[in-house]
Amino acid sequence: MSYIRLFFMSLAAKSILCDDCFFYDFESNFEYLFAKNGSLCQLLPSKWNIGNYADISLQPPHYRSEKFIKPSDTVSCISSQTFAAESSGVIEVKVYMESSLATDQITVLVNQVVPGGNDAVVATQQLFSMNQDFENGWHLLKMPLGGVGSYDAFISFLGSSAEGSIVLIDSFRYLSPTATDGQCIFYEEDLEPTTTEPTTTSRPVDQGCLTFDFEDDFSGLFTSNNDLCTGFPSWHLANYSTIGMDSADPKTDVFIAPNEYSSCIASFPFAMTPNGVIQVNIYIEPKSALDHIIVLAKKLVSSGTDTVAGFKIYEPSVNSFTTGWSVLEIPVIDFWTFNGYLVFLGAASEGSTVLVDSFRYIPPNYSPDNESCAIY
Ligand SMILES: [Ca+2]
Ligand SMILES: [Ca+2]
Repeated sequence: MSYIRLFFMSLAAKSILCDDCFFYDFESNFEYLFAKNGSLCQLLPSKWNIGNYADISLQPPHYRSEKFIKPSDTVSCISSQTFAAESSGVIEVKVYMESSLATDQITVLVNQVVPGGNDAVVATQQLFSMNQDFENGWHLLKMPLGGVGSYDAFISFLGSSAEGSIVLIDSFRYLSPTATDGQCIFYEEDLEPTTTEPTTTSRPVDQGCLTFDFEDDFSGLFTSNNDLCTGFPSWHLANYSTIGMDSADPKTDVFIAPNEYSSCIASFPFAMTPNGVIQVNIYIEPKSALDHIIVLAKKLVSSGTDTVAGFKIYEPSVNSFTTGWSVLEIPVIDFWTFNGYLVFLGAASEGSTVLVDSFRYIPPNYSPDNESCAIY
């Protein structure tokens, strides 16, 4: 791949990042997206947990919604991963409360991450069953965000539910100041079977796949100067011919390989979208149980530590392990499109073969058979 192509890809990445909104429904990846243990929730050990409408006597707000989160009977706290937000954007949270005791409550806090300082609350909303005008049923908690300009934000939910009460959060969405109410609606209806293309999208029509084969530009596009890689040796480039092995494809001569001790390297940044998939073509012929490859998809967080948006560990002890060629598949998990990069960790004991030949990123709802997805 040439620098020219990368240049255009990074331009494309910028426009993709102009998405206006996201919607999160708690139907999947909850543990991943709410793993943040911020200062607020550290003080409150009780967490929210996933619940199923099938287990309670309540109709979900939409047939596509099967799950929600619920607090315990002591004040429970949970915080999300960070997401890009903007002053004057809006958060809307769909909640349900059927109260049997005046202590039932939900508090939503949106926090701005302040680098090197204390996180600042930029929006808050509360639903207390003890309030005089409280009514049982569905509520949409709507809150405009304060702060200035763009920043990294995260959302925290505090709540408690007495035995016999129903207190739950079904879903929430974030709308940027330029988003309209019709975008990122709470649950998309199924498309008509005759419709092949969604009629509205805020994304460029064809963002295509990103492919990388290590044939050129490796030293310029990969770095071991990365938080995670500090203290580790780097991976190195090598040729199939020098190890007497058939290459993955006639068009490729090179791959990267780790050293005997855990090696680390990070890729150039590129835009990733939730439900996109990273596929890494690897080869392992182990001589030791310590041989391994770990691939992490990391999200760039300008205001703090980069977070993990997906990962795969591959070593002889994993169930799916097979000697030889494998494709490691890493689904991207986050609230919305972000700039991220890949980190490769690996080790190859003496006499074993451990290598990464190439990788590609396939955007969501994009066919890997598309021409732009072919690595060779
Ligand atoms: Ca839901
Ligand atoms: Ca290659």
